[in-house]
Amino acid sequence: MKNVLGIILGGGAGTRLYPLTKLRAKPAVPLAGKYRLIDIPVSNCVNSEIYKIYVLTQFNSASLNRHVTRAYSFSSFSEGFVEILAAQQTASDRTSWFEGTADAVRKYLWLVEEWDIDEYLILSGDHLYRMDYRDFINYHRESQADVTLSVVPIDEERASDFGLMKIDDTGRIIDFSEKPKGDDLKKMAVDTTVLGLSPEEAKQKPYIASMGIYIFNKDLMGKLLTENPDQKDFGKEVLPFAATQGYKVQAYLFNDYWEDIGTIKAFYDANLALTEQPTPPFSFYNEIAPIYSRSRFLPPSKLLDAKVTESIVAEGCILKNCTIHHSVLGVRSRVEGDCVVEDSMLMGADFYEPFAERQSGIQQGKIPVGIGEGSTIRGAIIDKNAHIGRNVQIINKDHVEEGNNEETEKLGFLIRGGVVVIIKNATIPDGTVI
Ligand code: ADQ
Ligand code: ADP
Repeated sequence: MKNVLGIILGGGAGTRLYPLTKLRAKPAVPLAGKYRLIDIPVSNCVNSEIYKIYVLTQFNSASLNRHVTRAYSFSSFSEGFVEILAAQQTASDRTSWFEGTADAVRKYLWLVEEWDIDEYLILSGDHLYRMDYRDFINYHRESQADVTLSVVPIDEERASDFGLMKIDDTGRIIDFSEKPKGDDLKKMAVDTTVLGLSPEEAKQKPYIASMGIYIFNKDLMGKLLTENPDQKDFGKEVLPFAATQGYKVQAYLFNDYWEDIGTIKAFYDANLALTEQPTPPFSFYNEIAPIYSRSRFLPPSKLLDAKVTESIVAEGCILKNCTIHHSVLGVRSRVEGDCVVEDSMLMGADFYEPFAERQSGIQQGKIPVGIGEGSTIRGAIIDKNAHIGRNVQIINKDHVEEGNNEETEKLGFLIRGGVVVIIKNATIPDGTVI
């Protein structure tokens, strides 16, 4: 695996996960109480013995830098590194933003090409899955492919969100279409028993979807990106082009849990799914292939008179006499008395307010960090350092699917996909009902 360079596409404009990306780069978005999105692909790389990793991101945020430099420092005897390459750091004769996934790699080709390696492993920064990339790379090498895509079978309902393909009986991709709709979608239906699915499964999942995870032979990547400067995206342009130009583009079946968590709703669902009993679709309790993160040295969580069911509680929380059900509570979460938190993700806080500061703030009428007494939170994401007042109800009372975001953003929240998102550092006054 020494001859593989990992390149993680860390995010474009970040609109789909907004407002979680309002104050941070997408790879730094907190996940599962104590991790960040970037921990998933980086841990998969480390567990697959891939130690040379670049993260391409549209902009660099303090929290992303801090997290990556503190979490992933390899021994000085190894070649390993995780380095963030931000769009605005490229030389001034190039346009300053990445114009798509392939364009992001193209703008840093001068750097990645310096490595004496055989393949690039291109990964996305917003997926939840555990994968041993060694199997994927060995398959690529054994089939002597030029490019290999990792794929999953998918149902009709979700198919048009993905790049879809047709393959021959050797697994070679003969047709590729990025997010087709209507008749174009129907045309991409295939008999997925060729992937080893049973006839019933194949009926339910008649499409082969790209996971947005690719292995490119080094020389071919350089050639494709320099010869076709107008091709900005792998899915939209580079892959369909490569498949029709006679290159050997191969499909590799990944038969396990994999979820694109790049939208608020998918992100929310995937986080809450972690509380499922007895076997959540994704487990952080895997000692063979753990998910790494940065260590924080936080104290254990303190529960005073809290009733907590089907939930995940990270380190350093303080929960008073409250009821928590089917929720994920992030580091340093603080929930006061008589609160009810259900079906929600609390990201917690970046710091503790010292007791004296908290008390004097309250006397001056300021709302402290955490969930104030008597509040109810249901079906929401509360981003870090939120100051939620007393007797607040965040319940999406009008069952809004997509809110009038420009208006509510000033008040500290947005509603997307039916999920209320309280923005990082926001203050929600006492008695507010959302
Ligand atoms: P999408 O996920 O819709 O489809 P895209 O928006 O291009 O594709 O994002 C792919 C990854 O690259 C994401 O992690 C994203 O954050 C990142 N990214 C996007 N623009 C970027 C930029 N300018 N700079 C850096 N990173 C950027 C893709 C494929 C489909 C496939 C799905 C599977 O195109 O074929 O089915 O992934 O989720
Ligand atoms: P984590 O990885 O624990 O989520 P980060 O490292 O992203 O957290 O953020 C913690 C940051 O918050 C630290 O850099 C710390 O300096 C900062 N911080 C600590 N106390 C305060 C405070 N009172 N106000 C604002 N920021 C603080």
